[in-house]
Amino acid sequence: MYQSISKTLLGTATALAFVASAAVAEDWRAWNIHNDGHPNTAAMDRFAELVAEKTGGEVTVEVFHGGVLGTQPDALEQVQLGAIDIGNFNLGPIGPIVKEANLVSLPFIFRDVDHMFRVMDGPAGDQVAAAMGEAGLLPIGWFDAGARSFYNNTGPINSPDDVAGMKIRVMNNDLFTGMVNAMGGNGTPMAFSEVYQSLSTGVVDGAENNLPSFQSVGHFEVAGYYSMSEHLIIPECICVNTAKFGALSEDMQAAIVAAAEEASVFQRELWAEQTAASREAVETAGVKINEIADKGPFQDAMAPVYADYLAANPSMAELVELAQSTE
Ligand code: BDP
Repeated sequence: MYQSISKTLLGTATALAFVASAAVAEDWRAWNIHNDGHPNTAAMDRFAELVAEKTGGEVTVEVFHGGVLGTQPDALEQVQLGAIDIGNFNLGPIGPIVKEANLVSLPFIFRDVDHMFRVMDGPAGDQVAAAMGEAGLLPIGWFDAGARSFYNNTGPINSPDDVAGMKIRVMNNDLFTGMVNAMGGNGTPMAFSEVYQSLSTGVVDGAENNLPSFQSVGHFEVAGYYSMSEHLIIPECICVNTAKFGALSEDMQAAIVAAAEEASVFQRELWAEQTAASREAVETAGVKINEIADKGPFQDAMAPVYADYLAANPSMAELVELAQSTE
């Protein structure tokens, strides 16, 4: 799908190239929320190296780690405007901007990570990618972000009743607030950078994330119970400002897509290793991890979330069915 987007933009790109003269180098600023030690930081550094190499230095990428260029919702807006050029984004906070992207933020929509990638590599994923590109956030590579599970400081979560009464931090998206509220909890959107302190001071009782992120920002130090609910399997992208990408020559576009694909393969390898390593590290630090024998009650609790969502977004029904029926 994004092949056709880039082809459409190519006409404009070629016209601009004559005006701008071919020798002008492009220096891109990239947003990354993670710090050193997180797989996405290593993958974004690798991406920058690959871009320089494959474009012969015509395009360079400077990656700003640790969210120093702003919160994720702000950074997404900046990429849409072209004030930041590119970044590694989770599709969760993209849902409020691009309706189709919310497909992946429906709790339990995917059976596992492999199923998610099959959907994203198929026609449903093409529709999501096309809509993102039209909104100015063109995905050129997909990262693995595993599955998100709940963690808190009170005790293990085994059923939705254990979530009831808890204030749980979620990423910025009404679907996530609705998800926690449907279990009787209080879903609280908050910037990632504020979660550690909020957990340690009791502003929230818990949060939810994958194991590498739970470990890398130290949330395991202030939340001793991690319960494998795996309620959200949300991919991440390398997303570039669509117009900037479209203004490059076809060769440069191909070089950048190749760099993103190679960096994504690297990220997925690192991800698998880091998930196992993070699990071991947090358990060694004393975190109690529990498997959830029956996730059925969590899935059943999501019925009103789906019903409300589809009532408000009837045009998404087809895409939801397409994802669910993907083998
Ligand atoms: C991490 C994602 C990051 C999010 C963060 C969060 O990689 O993009 O900002 O979760 O919970 O897993 O905000």
